[in-house]
Amino acid sequence: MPGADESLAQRLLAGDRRALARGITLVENDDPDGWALVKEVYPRTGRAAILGFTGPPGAGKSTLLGALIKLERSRDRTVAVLSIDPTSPFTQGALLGDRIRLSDHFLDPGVYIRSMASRGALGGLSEASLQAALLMDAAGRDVILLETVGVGQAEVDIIDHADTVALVLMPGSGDSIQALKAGVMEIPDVIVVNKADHPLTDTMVREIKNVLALGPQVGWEVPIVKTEAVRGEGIEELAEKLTEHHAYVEAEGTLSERRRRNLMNEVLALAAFRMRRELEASVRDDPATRELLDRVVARELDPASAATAVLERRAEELAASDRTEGLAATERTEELSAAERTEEPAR
Ligand SMILES: Nc1nc2c(ncn2[C@@H]2O[C@H](COP(=O)(O)OP(=O)(O)O)[C@@H](O)[C@H]2O)c(=O)[nH]1
Ligand SMILES: [Mg+2]
Repeated sequence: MPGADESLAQRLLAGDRRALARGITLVENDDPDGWALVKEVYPRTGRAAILGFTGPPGAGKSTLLGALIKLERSRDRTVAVLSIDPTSPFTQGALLGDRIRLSDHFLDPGVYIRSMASRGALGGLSEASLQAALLMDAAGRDVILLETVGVGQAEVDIIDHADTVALVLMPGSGDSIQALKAGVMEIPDVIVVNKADHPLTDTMVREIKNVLALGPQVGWEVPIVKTEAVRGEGIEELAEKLTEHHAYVEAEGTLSERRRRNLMNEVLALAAFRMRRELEASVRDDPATRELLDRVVARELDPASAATAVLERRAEELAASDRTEGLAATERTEELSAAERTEEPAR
């Protein structure tokens, strides 16, 4: 296995698109080889500009990405797209509703498009997509474009891994304006009003300006860019604003801060996921824990006290298994750190 993985990693680092595709499939399938691959190439990540696009379905994110790909390619930059939109037309192979232009992109080795819709065990879609984005980064793509649907979820969102976040709206996206106003949705770095051919475009822009005026206007001033993605209108201005923002966070030193915060969230999300899996197993396998639950059902014990008891039992179990190992403990620690270097996350 190490031999095969090594060559996959090497091919990926050399920018081989098929190796990238294979790697992402491994990660998507929660295959230990995928995690080993990410681990191996991780030191070579952090070079790509990661741009996230979020917004309601139908706003034109995919179309916009198609137009941006074209622009980036005309500037000789390599692109990877990760679309985390279950309804994405990328899967249907109908980007831009223009199959010819799409197949151009597919034949262009400088473009790699991948969509992710659902996945199995590990942590959830956002974790798998981050690993995929890391592989794209390691494969030397200059720009990684992320597409996700929707408004900020509580859990780690893949959009959190973008250096620059653009919110894509279209005239009439009243819900999104409300979400921004109510603080449900984080203020993005750039706001795009797509479908600028729509008569209500300027009304929409005004409404957004009003919402932005409510917030603290310090530092970066969120630009509102009007685009008509189907015709490629406003794309250059959008690219310019995205670049400006990237330069701004880089100059302010906030880029590394942002990345640090995002990676921290990722580490916590993975650790929390594993811990939850362990706890679930202990609830399933430990009669005493099941009894605790019975007492909650019988209204003898409240849920919070039961949670405390579950955690205490888990801590006791861990301490007991350490004691059993007794004098071997030191060796075990050494083994653990050795294992840590080669560990593949369990399913
Ligand atoms: N009129 C108009 N339609 C657009 C524009 N951009 C995208 N669309 C259309 O809006 C629909 C949804 O676009 P899509 O890119 O799939 O949106 P997504 O769900 O945000 O990815 C498609 O039928 C597009 O052709 C635009 O600028 N003007
Ligand atoms: Mg889409």
